[in-house]
Amino acid sequence: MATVKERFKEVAEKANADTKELIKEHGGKKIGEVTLAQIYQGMRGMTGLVSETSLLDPNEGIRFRGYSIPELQQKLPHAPGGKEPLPEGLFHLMLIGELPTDEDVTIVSNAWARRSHVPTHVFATIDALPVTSHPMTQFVAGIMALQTESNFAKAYAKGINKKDYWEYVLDDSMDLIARLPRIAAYIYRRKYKNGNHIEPNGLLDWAGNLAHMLGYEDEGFKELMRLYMTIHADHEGGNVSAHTVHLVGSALSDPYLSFAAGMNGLAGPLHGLANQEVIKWIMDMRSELGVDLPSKEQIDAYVRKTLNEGKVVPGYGHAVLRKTDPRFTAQMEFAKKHMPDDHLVNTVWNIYDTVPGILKELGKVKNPWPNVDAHSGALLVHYGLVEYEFYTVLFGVSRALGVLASLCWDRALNFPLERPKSVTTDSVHKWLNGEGEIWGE
Ligand code: NMX
Ligand code: MLT
Repeated sequence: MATVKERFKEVAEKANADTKELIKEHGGKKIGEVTLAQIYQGMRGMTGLVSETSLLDPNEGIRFRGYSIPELQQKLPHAPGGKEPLPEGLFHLMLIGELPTDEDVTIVSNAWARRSHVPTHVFATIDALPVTSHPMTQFVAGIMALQTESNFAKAYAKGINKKDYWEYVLDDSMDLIARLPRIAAYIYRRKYKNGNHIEPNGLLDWAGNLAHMLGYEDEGFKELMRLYMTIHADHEGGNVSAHTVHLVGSALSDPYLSFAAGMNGLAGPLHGLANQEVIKWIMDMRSELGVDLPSKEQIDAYVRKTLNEGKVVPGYGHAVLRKTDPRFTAQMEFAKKHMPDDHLVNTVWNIYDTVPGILKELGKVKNPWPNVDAHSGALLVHYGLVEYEFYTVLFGVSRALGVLASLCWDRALNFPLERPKSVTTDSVHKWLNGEGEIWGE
């Protein structure tokens, strides 16, 4: 049976030749126009990147190599007795571009188990931070400490042919993904469980082992982790974390440096940190009202208060999506099956019935519907993982699958240094007055 590297080499070589041909034949075709507003307003709707692993449709949501989340739940291999997809299978799909067999998934799972050793200096680095540090700060510090292990950085220092970059990037990506659950669990147990760490169980799948090391043995929680790690893995290339990894990687910074950079972006409240913000916001609402199942009227009033204070409603809105995020729906379906009467989950559903109407009233919010972060925390709280500052770390562990598979493709397709042009407002004014080009000459 071929290794992951052998399979990737085969598909990447063909894709590389096809892409060169595509650029040669059609490179001059225009795919859009850029307006002045777009360069001032976050480049919304401006196509500027290639990312092979997934594609986001504003109305249908994410598809990983063409497969929707319900299709993945059906078609990807499951753990014995489980119903949720194994993230190993999604990684194979994103990297190789084909649905995996059970054997393919076992190969990835075994490779990650073999590569999962975390050197002691990584734990020492995390321990050097105050225990009060935010879990994302500890996570990034841990990833940076692990950079000593980069095969790409070592090979580059010795001198390698650019045709071989992908091989070292794939090696580093596999190692890093394999090690992240241990680092995440270490941070969790250090910060919240008095440093009582739990050894990995090499017989478990990657997400099941993460649940185990966090200290949650409930089979429902393991299934949640498999679903969670699958749905958070990728959201095409333009989101802040994926784009950052791609950008930093384009400087040939190794996968550890690139991924750490992306995680700093994920730690922002408008991106991945929104999952902690949602639960914090709901908890604040409940304690302010003194009830654990607020009515829709009470939610309505609290949402308006949040907006009047000039704050966003966390978990709602999206830069690309224009309908309810299918990742929200997948979590809602999971909750209906496993915890239909949970009060926090029911509050999330009541918020879903209330918020979109209010956001529509504002007249400026392009997408009033919930995103992935509106639901995830309530599921974690149900199983006892109540420490919401930790939630973005779980998002980050999952995001590694997509952004690192993408980074392998970036190097396999020889994508160059990313360096768009910027302008100044002064140069814009001169251009508008007919005094020169927009770039100021
Ligand atoms: N609550 C209140 N106002 C909002 C919201 C919201 N949830 N979403 C958008 N708006 C406002 C936005 O702040 C902007 O206001 P202004 O013109 O005064 O600056 C206006 O509506 C237009 O914004 P949009 O074009 O609809 O959204 P944009 O693409 O700029 O931003 C988000 C997308 C996701 C940053 C934004 O919807 C938001 O801040 N949502 C809340 C935070 C969140 O849930 N983030 C998680 C995203 C998913 N993830 O995991 O990364
Ligand atoms: C993501 O998963 O990255 C978020 O939904 C944000 C985005 O796609 O921009």
